[in-house]
Amino acid sequence: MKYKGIIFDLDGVLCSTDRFHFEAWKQTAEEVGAPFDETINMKLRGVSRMESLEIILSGSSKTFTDAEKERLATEKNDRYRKLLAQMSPADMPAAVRDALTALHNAGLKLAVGSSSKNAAYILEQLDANRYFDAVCDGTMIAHSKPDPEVFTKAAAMVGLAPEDCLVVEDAAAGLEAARAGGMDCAIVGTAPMPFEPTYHMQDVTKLPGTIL
Ligand code: B16
Ligand code: MG
Repeated sequence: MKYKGIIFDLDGVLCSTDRFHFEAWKQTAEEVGAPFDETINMKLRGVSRMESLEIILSGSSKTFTDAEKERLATEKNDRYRKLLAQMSPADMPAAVRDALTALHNAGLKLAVGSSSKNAAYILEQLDANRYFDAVCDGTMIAHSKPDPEVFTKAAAMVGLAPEDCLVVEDAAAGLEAARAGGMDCAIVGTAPMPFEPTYHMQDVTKLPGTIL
């Protein structure tokens, strides 16, 4: 087999929390008088909370102190967590669970590599922890995607060299992070990419058929 492990991004790959981020950030943008639409939201994918806030604030004519930025980020996260509370195991389709089980049964190590500080809560809401040998998230890293830290750390957590791992991502920042970490990358979805990934597929259910 070409790979020994697979590192999955969370938001946009294993679940669709993008719409919750969108709703929560939209209110922030309205409050600071900045434009916000799907194109801007796409730039926030895989990027940390504070860096996402900076991208939104760059569209505002006002300036903000560090304390104001902290408040805006906290309020966004409170709104986001209220939306996450609605999630349940039904938000991870059976076909996705079947794909994870097939990959695990093929002997691959499976890990999560997410920029989110809410990853543990999301995995708990989905009842999805049991599919993974390791979870590396935004609480464990100093630099978020496109820096490769979250992926190289996830590889180390499952005892594998980066070149033995495939990253599965939905975002340009994640594709860049995988390349910077020396890993192949499968992109799911339709977001525009800065360069061609190793594989491109509709969603993770296509992964076993592509690499096994
Ligand atoms: P939080 P991923 C990323 O998760 C999201 O794509 C991105 O939109 C978000 O800003 C980032 O997590 C931080 O999330 O505010 O929950 O810490 O795609 O890397 O799983
Ligand atoms: Mg993502």
